[in-house]
Amino acid sequence: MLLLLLLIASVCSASANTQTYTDTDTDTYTNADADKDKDTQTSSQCQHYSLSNLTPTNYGYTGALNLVNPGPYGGDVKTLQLFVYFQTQQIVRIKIIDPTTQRWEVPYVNQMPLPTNKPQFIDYNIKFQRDNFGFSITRVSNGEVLFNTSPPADCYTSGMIYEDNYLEMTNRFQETNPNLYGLGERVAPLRLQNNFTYTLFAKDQGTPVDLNLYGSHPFYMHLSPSGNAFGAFLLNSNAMDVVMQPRSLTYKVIGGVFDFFFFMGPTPESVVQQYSQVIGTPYMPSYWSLGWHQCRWGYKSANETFEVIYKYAQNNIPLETMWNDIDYMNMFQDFTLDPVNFPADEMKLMIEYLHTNNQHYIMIIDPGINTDTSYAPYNQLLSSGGYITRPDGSAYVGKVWPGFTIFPDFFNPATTHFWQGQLAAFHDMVQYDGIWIDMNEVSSFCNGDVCSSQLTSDNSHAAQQQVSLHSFDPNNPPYLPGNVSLDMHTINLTCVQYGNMSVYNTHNLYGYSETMVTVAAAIDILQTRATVISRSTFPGSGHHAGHWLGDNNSEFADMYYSIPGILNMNMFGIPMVGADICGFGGNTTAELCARWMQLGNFYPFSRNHNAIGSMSQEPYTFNEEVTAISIAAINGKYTLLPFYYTLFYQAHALGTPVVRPLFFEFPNDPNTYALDTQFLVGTSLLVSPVLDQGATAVVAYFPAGPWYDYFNGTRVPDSLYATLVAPLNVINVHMRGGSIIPTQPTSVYNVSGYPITTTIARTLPLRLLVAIDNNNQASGQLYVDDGISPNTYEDGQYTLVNFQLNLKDQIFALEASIIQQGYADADNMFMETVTVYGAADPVTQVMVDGHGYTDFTYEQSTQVLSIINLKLPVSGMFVINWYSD
Ligand SMILES: *[C@@H]1O[C@H](CO)[C@@H](O)[C@H](O)[C@H]1NC(C)=O
Ligand SMILES: *[C@@H]1O[C@H](CO)[C@@H](O)[C@H](O)[C@H]1NC(C)=O
Ligand SMILES: *[C@@H]1O[C@H](CO)[C@@H](O)[C@H](O)[C@H]1NC(C)=O
Ligand SMILES: *[C@@H]1O[C@H](CO)[C@@H](O)[C@H](O)[C@H]1NC(C)=O
Ligand SMILES: *[C@@H]1O[C@H](CO)[C@@H](O)[C@H](O)[C@H]1NC(C)=O
Ligand SMILES: *[C@@H]1O[C@H](CO)[C@@H](O)[C@H](O)[C@H]1NC(C)=O
Ligand SMILES: *[C@@H]1O[C@H](CO)[C@@H](O)[C@H](O)[C@H]1NC(C)=O
Ligand SMILES: *[C@H]1O[C@H](CO)[C@@H](O)[C@H](O)[C@H]1NC(C)=O
Repeated sequence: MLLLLLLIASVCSASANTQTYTDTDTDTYTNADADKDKDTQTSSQCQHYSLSNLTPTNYGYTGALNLVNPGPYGGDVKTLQLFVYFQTQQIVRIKIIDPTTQRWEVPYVNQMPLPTNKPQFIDYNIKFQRDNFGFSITRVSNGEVLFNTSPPADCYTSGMIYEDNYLEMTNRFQETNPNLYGLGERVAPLRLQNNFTYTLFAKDQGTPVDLNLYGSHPFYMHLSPSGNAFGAFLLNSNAMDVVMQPRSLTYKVIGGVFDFFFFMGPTPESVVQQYSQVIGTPYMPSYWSLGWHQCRWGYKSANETFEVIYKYAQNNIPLETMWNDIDYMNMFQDFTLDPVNFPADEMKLMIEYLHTNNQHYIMIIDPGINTDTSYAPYNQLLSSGGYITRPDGSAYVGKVWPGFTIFPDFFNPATTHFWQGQLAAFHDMVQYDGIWIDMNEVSSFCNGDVCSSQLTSDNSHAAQQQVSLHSFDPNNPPYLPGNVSLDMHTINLTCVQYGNMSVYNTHNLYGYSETMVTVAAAIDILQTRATVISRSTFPGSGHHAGHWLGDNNSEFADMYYSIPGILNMNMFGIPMVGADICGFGGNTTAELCARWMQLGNFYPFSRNHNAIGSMSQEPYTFNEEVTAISIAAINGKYTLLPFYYTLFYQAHALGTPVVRPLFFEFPNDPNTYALDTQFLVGTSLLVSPVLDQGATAVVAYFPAGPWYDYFNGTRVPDSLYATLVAPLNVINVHMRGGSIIPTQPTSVYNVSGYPITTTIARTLPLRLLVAIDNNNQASGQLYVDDGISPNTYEDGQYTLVNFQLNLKDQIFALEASIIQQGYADADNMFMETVTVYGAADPVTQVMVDGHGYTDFTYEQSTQVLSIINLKLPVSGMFVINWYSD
């Protein structure tokens, strides 16, 4: 009877509170509406495809889409094939391809094999609108519509468009101004604007607010009014705009295919975990890479670099890793040393000195290979054939720091060999411990082929107006995301990569491909985990390497923006991330640097980095106060390393973020939805930094608690905003009731009087911090392994301990249970102190493994219990009881 049918894909569900879908259910677009407006709609502009032959398969559905009305730019695909894959209970993939002509699809990223069968239970319903094609995804448990591409009768939103160089799909929301997050990379507040166009296209530009930056992450999270989270990932590497309107979101993509993965959550954390199942969970970083890093552009010599290392020691400031920027190179050529200022023998001495003191060295490598014919790597890359070419097969020449360059094509196996060989040979000369890969958007100082010293801001926009369908210009396609020629600051998009792949399609994957090849080479050369930090990223980059947020300024505003920046990257599966501490461009101040040292030591990746020409900003350059604040901040990070490392294990094993926004843990508390001046480390620590110049207090929000001062256990009121005292030497951090975190309290010196490194820090006695919740419970974990060998988790060479606190018959019981015991050295790690926050009733008796224990203090005024002088091996079970008699 109805020409316009809503087809119901599935009715099964696992959850108890399910609402089984029946065909009497209606949606915002109802059968009745659709039927009534059938005629107008069929002829309407918003209809582009109709669905036929929808057929159930073992894994989901398949169907055919037939063109009805063409879209705006020509080349409409007449017949498309629709695939619906029920991947898991929470993940559904919807892919639409041209069955007759192979279009570009993203290689490597997708880690999820196609299903062969439907899962037994699914948390989603998929419905299709047959005429005026669209689909919608509904959450089974509460019926909320999560993603709805079916145009309504009034054509408020349009149907899908599928052309040679333009794809469009609009998702209509049920509510106005939904809470949306993601769509990076950019400098912007955490919560996305609902009236804005977000461009996704990797670009080297100095981090202007709201514009596209170094990486492309077509993933967003939607927190619906019910407090449930949903995620959508468009696996597509082409340039795109995502047009946000108060009730809709439109993808405008210039190539590839529609290949969506939808994540049902329902918690924000579970959405990120499900996303990581597709793109790969984060890599396990080396333990040392969580230590303190110092870098700058403008260390003029090995001696000057050495002097920084020396001054760190002199000022008793821990330094884990010394870095050099492009200054070390000979004429900015990769794999070379400036023979005058960075001679090999001095570099060798410096790095040996670092290694003797358990410190590390990392330097930058850029992708562009200088076309100097006397430069061996150029000749080697040329003869390997592994470079990016023009359409005619000749090497494409751009311009970067060393002058004219060709660009390795990291998709070419010949390049893998070339790159590995260069890195290995360079390692023979410079014994680096990690690699920093920059400029890989890929950046070129020419706009396409137009090389001049003066970059014009929009060189070929005018040309775009004249482009006809017959003279397709990949640099200025008919729909131009970001409204700026795509070859701006990069290579000509007509270029070609291995297997005849067009840079038009692969541009956003350059950094990702370089990352994969560099990480594989580093593991091979160093025979350890790789420590690689990349500027350009794509979904899946975090499976291999870390990231820093790029060039920004020494401004308080930039320090604030670093928080949404690191939170976004944690949502994108790249938890090893930080911003340039104290700011990159411009001159910092003692106050800003002190505040940034405090905040930055809560980033997962903590590095002070500075631009050439700016005033020095190593933590010892200001005054004694800033030095002392910096020492305290770095020691604070080192004290928390067992906790951070355990969070990284959880990220690696389970796909969870390391730092996260407050709404992740409090999705039903609207006060958290736009909160990005505070953040959580794991689920347990709330960091509330000062972000304003001159401020000595900070207004912080405390969601449902209890919350305790991390440093002294004082309980703060929850569910309200509080003004916290924050003189320059204080960063406010609070611990959430219900959590147990392992720490290794660290003081400045190691035994030999040299400032501490992570190598020493990880041998210190452990202290367990326990914060009791309103149900008298708490829980936490500790993961330990050797911190450096590849695949310790995969090989079971780790020890994992669960801690659980319960109250039974007025007696508290803190139990340690061993989940995995595969790291022999855990026998030599001891729990020495247990500190309990929120011990409301006076404690008079403590028992350790059933025996009375007297080494404890209980402070009634602060409700803090400290049990000291314990010697409980990390590899053993234990039970600690306490009570009042
Ligand atoms: C979007 O909305 C915000 C808040 O209402 C407003 O400040 C901003 O100017 C708007 N932006 C655009 C591009 O309309
Ligand atoms: C570095 O310092 C050493 C020792 O002071 C000196 O011999 C050497 O010439 C210096 N090198 C440079 C490049 O300044
Ligand atoms: C890009 O390369 C093509 C040839 O492949 C050329 O026609 C075009 O002019 C180049 N674009 C620019 C902006 O130089
Ligand atoms: C695109 O940029 C041009 C100028 O470069 C401007 O005239 C035009 O309005 C812009 N279009 C949009 C949609 O922003
Ligand atoms: C490479 O791809 C282009 C289209 O991008 C096509 O015109 C050309 O024929 C292909 N060349 C080869 C050798 O397959
Ligand atoms: C920053 O400081 C340097 C010296 O340390 C000075 O040369 C430069 O002019 C300063 N820049 C600004 C913008 O004040
Ligand atoms: C704990 O620290 C907070 C913040 O610095 C302070 O307000 C409070 O008085 C301290 N409590 C105790 C008991 O020292
Ligand atoms: C860095 O971000 C700030 C906003 O915090 C922006 O105003 C500034 O332009 C950016 N810096 C650069 C060098 O573009």
